[in-house]
Amino acid sequence: MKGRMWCAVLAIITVGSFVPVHAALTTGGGASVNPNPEYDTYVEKTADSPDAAAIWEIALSTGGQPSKTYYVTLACGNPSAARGPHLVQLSGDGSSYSTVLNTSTTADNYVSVTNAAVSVTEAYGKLSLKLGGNSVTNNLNFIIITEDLFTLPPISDCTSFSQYQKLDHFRYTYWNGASYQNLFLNAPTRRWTLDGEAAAPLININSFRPGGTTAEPAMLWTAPFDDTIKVQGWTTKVVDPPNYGDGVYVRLVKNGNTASPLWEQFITGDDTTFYPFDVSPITIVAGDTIALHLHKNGDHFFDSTQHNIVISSISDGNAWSASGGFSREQGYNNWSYRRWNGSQYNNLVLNTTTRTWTTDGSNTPPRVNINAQLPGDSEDSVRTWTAPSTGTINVVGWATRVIDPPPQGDGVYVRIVKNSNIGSPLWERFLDYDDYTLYRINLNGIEVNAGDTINFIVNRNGNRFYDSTKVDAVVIYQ
Ligand SMILES: [Ca+2]
Ligand SMILES: [Ca+2]
Repeated sequence: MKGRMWCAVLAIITVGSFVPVHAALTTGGGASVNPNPEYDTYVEKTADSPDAAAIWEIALSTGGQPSKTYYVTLACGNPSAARGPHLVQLSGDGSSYSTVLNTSTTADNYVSVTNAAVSVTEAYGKLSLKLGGNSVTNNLNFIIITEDLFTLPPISDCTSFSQYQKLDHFRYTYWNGASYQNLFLNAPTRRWTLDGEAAAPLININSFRPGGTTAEPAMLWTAPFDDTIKVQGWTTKVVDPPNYGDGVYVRLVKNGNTASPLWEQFITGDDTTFYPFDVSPITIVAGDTIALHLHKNGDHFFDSTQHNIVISSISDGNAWSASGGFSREQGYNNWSYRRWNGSQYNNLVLNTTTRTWTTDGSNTPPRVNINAQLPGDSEDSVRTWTAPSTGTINVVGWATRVIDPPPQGDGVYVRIVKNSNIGSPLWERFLDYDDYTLYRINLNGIEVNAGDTINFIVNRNGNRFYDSTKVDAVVIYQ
């Protein structure tokens, strides 16, 4: 983000510098309904008699100029109930208010305003927000105020994988031919399944499997606000000879329009090709959906398919996804696959059969797969992103041990290291042998020069047994 940004959940902001003028407000509520705290928390303005709007004010500088433009992004809705119409008005001079929202929502649905421009005058020195006053209950979830246009951060379905529905705006669903229905988490295996047990269709960290019915597993993303986006990624079928089946269709679908997908690929049962997709520009408004569907074709046998999606704002430029950029070429997509021997990095060699990078091209660890790494007996497993230009980057992702019960071994260290600075990692976490937590990675403001490397490293701790660890991330310039 360029320039200054103010961003907060309103329940917090009301005790900060954004001052509520109206007293009759309730805050919070809906906790654990929507795991995204930006949406799960809200302030509520109920109708008074006579009804008047709630007002917030925040002091903002014009830098000595007669006026200055700020941009306001916000969302309204209630995770548990239908509300509204939510009436939001903004002013930068305290007298003229412009209506930026006047829309109703159903339970756990949200409407948003993106980059509403407000000219703040030097004389007023404040931005004011009015909520309600329209004789109905209004909710406000969050406000983001920026000096520059606010854009959507890159979101990858792999790096966003979680044990919560709707975290990072993704849901794990199936398409029944008419609508999306939620899958349910099987916590021990971290798979989303039809019944919370083992029934397909199911969605794993980066693979889908259809069931015997026509229900299609679908990774569903709901736009948090209006924007123009690009959707990038790939799909590839899991092939485990001699079992092939009759193939699958992979479709990228907007707003449930399966008849006219944004992108479609048929993959025959024995096809091991990586199929990339890059669809843009896609104009979205808050509430629009983008989903990746897996259709079983004739039957569902041997139909497991891996995939990756990165959704980002057009204005963000490139987003480099570790799993999304995985390839069979060193350096392709700015990613390479290496080992660290305690003093230097050396390249791994591709095993073309297993599509795994290994020490010698056979199976000797250290190894790096699409999103899993196994350290060696004496060397670390390393996935490397190389900066194409000088700038400041953010790294968002997660690390978690591969579930392989019963828990055994002595754990691993996961480190994110710039160049060879092993001693002072940007991020470090010890994952013990029985720790299956999915640790979120969120690094901001890392300065890089062209050619600098960001290295995702898995270290064996004492020994390498049972040390397979998944690490995934998206890198983007600010
Ligand atoms: Ca099939
Ligand atoms: Ca170990």
